[in-house]
Amino acid sequence: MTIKERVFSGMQPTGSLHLGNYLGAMLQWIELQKTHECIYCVVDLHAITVWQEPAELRRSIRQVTAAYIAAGLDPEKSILFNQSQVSAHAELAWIFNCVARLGWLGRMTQFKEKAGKDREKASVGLYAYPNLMAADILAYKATHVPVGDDQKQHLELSRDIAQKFNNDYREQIESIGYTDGIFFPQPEPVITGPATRVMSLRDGTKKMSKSDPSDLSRINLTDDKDTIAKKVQKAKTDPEPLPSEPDGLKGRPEAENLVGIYAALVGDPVTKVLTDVGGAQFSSFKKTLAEAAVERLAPLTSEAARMMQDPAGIDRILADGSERARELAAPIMAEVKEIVGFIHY
Ligand code: AQP
Repeated sequence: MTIKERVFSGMQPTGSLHLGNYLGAMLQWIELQKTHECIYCVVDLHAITVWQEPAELRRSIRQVTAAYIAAGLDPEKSILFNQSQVSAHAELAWIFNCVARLGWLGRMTQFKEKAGKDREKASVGLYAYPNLMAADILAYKATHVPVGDDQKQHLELSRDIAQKFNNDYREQIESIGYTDGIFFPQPEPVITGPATRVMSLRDGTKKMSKSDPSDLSRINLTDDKDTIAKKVQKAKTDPEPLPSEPDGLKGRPEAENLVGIYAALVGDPVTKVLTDVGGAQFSSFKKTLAEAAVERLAPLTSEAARMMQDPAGIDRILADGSERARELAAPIMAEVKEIVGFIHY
């Protein structure tokens, strides 16, 4: 049976999106919608694996949706919805909780980082997060998943789950017509954004993240011009001038990060950027970088803010996308239930 190419990806409404989400994942999403059937989700079930204030969560779901559209996702062309409106995600995640092994999840670095020292106090959901992510993708039999570099390990786990499900239920899978025994495809990570790992502006060894307590560590897609300029100006650097070649960035994580961000924003290779700015001091480079960030992000920010004036309009887009997503997932879930041995009508 030939497997149709289908793209799935999502972001957590755990705050407003930042430059890392944009350069690492969203730009690829926009590119892929030109050539593929795409499903883009606001993963609210994932968000509550750590505590979210309900009113704030609702606002973030709309904010993230507005940012998707303002950045260039077309809700007519792609399916755009929030995860909790499509019950297939939670249903399939439960089945995958019973397929995945504890040992597999125990190796996930994101859980270790997010749970910190006090693991006993982390939610069960945070531990099982990768199983839900596998369900997000496989409820649609998606084949391609555009993500930032940090999601590589979770994607590998999704592949292992798909494989184990296919192996465990091979006989039943063949009996319903999948003669090659392949029910779930092996989803491929697409990690090709212009900056697959954007680092914190305060610490070049840490990923830029929504949950970093310091707002100065990231450029949010809701920040105004002055805030962007202030954050870039306060970004950590080292005392050396900028090098003229990429080798000169080795061992200088903050310099490497700022140059990488600039290169991604203007769409030039790092070598070209360094040819142009090599020898300059950070004070002047930061001004150029802030201008590039403002130029790129200002239209997006103002369009998202405009959309936020009409929350009901955003909710209608999510309702429409959810309906289309439910239709795609329903026949797949019916087969899953048949394969597993559930009675279903
Ligand atoms: N710093 C980053 N550089 C490149 N890509 C990134 N992504 C996230 N941070 C960076 C990519 O954005 C997509 C959505 O991520 P997410 O919202 O599901 O959560 P995350 O990966 O855990 O990102 P955050 O910002 O660190 O969120 P919190 O703090 O809530 O956990 C993914 O494709 C991710 O790779």
